[in-house]
Amino acid sequence: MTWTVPMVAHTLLDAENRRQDLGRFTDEWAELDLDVAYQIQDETLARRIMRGEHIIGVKLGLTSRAKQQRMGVDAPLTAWLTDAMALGSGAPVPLDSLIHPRVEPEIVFVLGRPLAGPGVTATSALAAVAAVHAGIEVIDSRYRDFRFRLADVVADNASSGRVVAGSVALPPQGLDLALEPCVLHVNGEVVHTATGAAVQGHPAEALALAANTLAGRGITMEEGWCVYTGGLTDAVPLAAGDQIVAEFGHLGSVTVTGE
Ligand code: OOG
Ligand code: MG
Repeated sequence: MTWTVPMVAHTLLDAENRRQDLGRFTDEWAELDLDVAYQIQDETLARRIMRGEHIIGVKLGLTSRAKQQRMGVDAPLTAWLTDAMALGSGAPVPLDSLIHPRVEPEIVFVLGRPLAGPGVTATSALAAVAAVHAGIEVIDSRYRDFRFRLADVVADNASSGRVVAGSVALPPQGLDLALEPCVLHVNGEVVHTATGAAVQGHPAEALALAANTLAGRGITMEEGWCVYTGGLTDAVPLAAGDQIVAEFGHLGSVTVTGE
């Protein structure tokens, strides 16, 4: 089968809407490289915008060793977040609109001014941050059993599902985000622990990476955008009745429940 950018974009969004998982496109389409994959990702964004969604920010994926090792992909990536993906803190996750959701704890930045590469460092990136939040991402790959190569997952908007930011908002000054601890609880049991250093050595390194790589596609991150810097730990499955809490040291905690 010969695929095109619009065909793959349509197929991915259709799979999302119908909650049907897919095989990997890289098995069928040899030309699907990283450039084409980001074109597909941008095409899915254009279609989301056409149906009334708007950009609220970006997410990084596969920024920690824990995530890279589990998913078998060894490079970070960026993807889009829209308002349709945002859940209120404490709101139940609508399992009947997702395929096979998994939950991961993340550190979230909200930008106080635009941020554009190239040449952004962790220090200059952090200077653009207005607030830091605890966060949870509910990922949901459109690929069967989360089996994908880098180009597949980039095309699939990095398994985007839902995002939740905690209500505590702290200025970055005075926080040591490399040392910020995170404990992930599932139904009262601790399942994973990490510190902010799990993500690229420091979450601000991930923010700089996003600014610099997006600049390669002519994209500036805007004031007010949120940036999810990537799962600090491996993700855990979310089933009906589950309560998952990401508890941080200074950033408070975020809870999601499967419903
Ligand atoms: C890809 C998305 C990864 C993260 O934070 O690392 C991601 C996946 O694991 O399905 O969102
Ligand atoms: Mg994530």
